[in-house]
Amino acid sequence: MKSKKIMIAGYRGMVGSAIRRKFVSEGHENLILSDRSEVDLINQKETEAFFAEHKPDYVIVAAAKVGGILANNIYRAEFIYDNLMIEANVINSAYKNNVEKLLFLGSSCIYPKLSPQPMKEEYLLTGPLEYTNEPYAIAKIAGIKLCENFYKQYGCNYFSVMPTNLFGPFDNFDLKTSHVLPALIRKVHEAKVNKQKEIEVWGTGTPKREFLFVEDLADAVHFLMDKINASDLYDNGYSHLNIGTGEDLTISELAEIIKSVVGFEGSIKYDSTKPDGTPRKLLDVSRLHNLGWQHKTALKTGIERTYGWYLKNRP
Ligand code: GFB
Repeated sequence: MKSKKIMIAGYRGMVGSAIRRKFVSEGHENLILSDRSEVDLINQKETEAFFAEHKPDYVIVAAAKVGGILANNIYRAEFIYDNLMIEANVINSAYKNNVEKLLFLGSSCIYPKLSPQPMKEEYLLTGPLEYTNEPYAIAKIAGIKLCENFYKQYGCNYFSVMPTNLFGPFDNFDLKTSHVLPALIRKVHEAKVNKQKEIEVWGTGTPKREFLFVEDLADAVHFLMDKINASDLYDNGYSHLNIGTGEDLTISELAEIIKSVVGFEGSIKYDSTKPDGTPRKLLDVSRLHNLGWQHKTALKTGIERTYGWYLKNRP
């Protein structure tokens, strides 16, 4: 894989930047990095011109419009349109320019809202989706199906991975648009600094989530780009591969861990006017484990490292 020209689409985001650091640390020098200032992947002409000019051998699709439960629910049109356009443009441009291998990153919200737990790859499209993130999930399901059907019709070596909820350095800490983990780091930190007695947590605190440190995700992406091919998935009857830890906890339990990392002893007030979203979202990661990959970073360690990053880099 070292000799390959590898394009990381979306390399300035939390996920893309972790993937870039991982590939650089493994000695990859031939990286093609794209973000919005180099190429607007929502624009078909620009995307095609970028591929024709740079001719990548391998492509990792980490470019996406992402956000937490509220952002998904408010910017519904943008979440479906931007993501559909990015995927369709990148995957079709990869095909036209003979890209040898492509990995598409999705999300665990592709599974039905009330899916049996833990969620196996084959549970995709077996029930209705969670309303708050349906537009994003539909776009990500389309990405899975693009890869799968470009393989089935043209033999393209393109496949998808579905990470669980991710967190880490370069996460979004904006309280309206972020995911829960960075939001709670910020809320708890600010409460400590301002000597507040309590923090506000959205919803009921009872939904369960699984969290993977983004540097572990980058390690998995490096491992899979090297070790697996589209045929390993599709010829065995599944359309994508889950990436997670196989462990989950409630939002209340997460808030307690963050309080102990930050050193805040105040109480929690639950805001039930905000949505809970899916009651539980735990991935079955046995296929990934069978391939020989497991996560390394314990949740608390990942939170400590993310809090350390936040302290140095917050605006
Ligand atoms: O992380 P989060 O926004 O996304 O919310 P989802 C997870 C849970 O944490 C929900 C609660 O039950 C929230 O109500 N929560 C509590 C908070 N306090 C907060 C807070 O201050 N901020 C936020 N954001 N949540 C997203 C999907 O779902 O997960 C996306 O909308 C994507 O499509 C992503 O799949 C990974 O896990 O509910």
